[in-house]
Amino acid sequence: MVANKFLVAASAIALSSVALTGCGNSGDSGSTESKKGDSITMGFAQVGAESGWRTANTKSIQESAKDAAINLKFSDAQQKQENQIKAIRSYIQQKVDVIAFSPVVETGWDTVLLEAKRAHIPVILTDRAVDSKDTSLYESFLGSDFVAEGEKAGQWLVDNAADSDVNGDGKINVVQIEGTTGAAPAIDRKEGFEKVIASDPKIKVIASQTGDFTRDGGKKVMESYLKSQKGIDVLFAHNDDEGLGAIEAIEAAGLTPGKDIKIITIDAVHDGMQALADGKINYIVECSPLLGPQLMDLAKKVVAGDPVEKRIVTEETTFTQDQAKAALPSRKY
Ligand code: GYE
Repeated sequence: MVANKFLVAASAIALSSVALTGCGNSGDSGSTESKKGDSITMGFAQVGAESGWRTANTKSIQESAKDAAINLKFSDAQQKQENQIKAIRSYIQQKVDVIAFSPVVETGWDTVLLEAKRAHIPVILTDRAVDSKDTSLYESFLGSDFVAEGEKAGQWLVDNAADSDVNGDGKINVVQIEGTTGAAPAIDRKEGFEKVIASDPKIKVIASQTGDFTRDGGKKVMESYLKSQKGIDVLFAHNDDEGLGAIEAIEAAGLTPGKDIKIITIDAVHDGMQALADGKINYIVECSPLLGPQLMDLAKKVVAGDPVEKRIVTEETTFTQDQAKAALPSRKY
């Protein structure tokens, strides 16, 4: 009994001193954003809202922050690096506990990342990588292996070369619609795809331009390919949205997507999977946008000072038309 009473009294003292410390902290910083108890504040600088993938990614991050009781400050950079840099600087000023972001392009981050490091705010890269020699500027990079995605797309074409010679002239003419210029997934998917198709001399990329990962971009680039390129057999689009935009252009030109032009895309978001099941796309390489739960776990570890893996690769699959039909009813995005 006596011992119990003592414990109760001791914890009451401990509690009141925690409460006092809490008040002192918010008073010192003069900020209404200061930490309460153990709650973590994350500043997240998103790329934009360019694609179905991005929408699903944003939803995953917002929902999992809520589930993990992480206070999320979220910004949308509208695919502009300068906006992302501004957002990161403002998170540094607000003294958030951790910064996470998906770099729109690979280069040009060292200065702002150094500012975060000097302010002792850990940074987690998610989805896209930075091209920096100084890997101490971030704690971890969580995301897909984009080179492997491009290789899988290329492998399908190599394996289905006979069927993909739509024009029947012994050559397989591929047009490529690239993602955002300078973005890790655009650079890496192109590299992986072109490396694998090089094993078959019949397969050639005859044109390659950016569609900026958007539907509108994909449509415009495809319209210009249909006017300027002869004998297109295959389209490789770096994401579903570009492929979906291109399908509109192909149909408007009186051609049948998936038959007159074979189409390979990456992402496997709902609208892409529907087009695959409908026979308008021939193959999709999955790229998972559901990075939120893993990101929140990482953030908690990083803030607690626990060791984390420098590189965490997302697990992904691929879909044929039949597989898309089977998978569609249970897809989450
Ligand atoms: O494939 C595309 C999005 O960075 C993996 O960005 C992401 C890519 C994704 O706009 O749809």
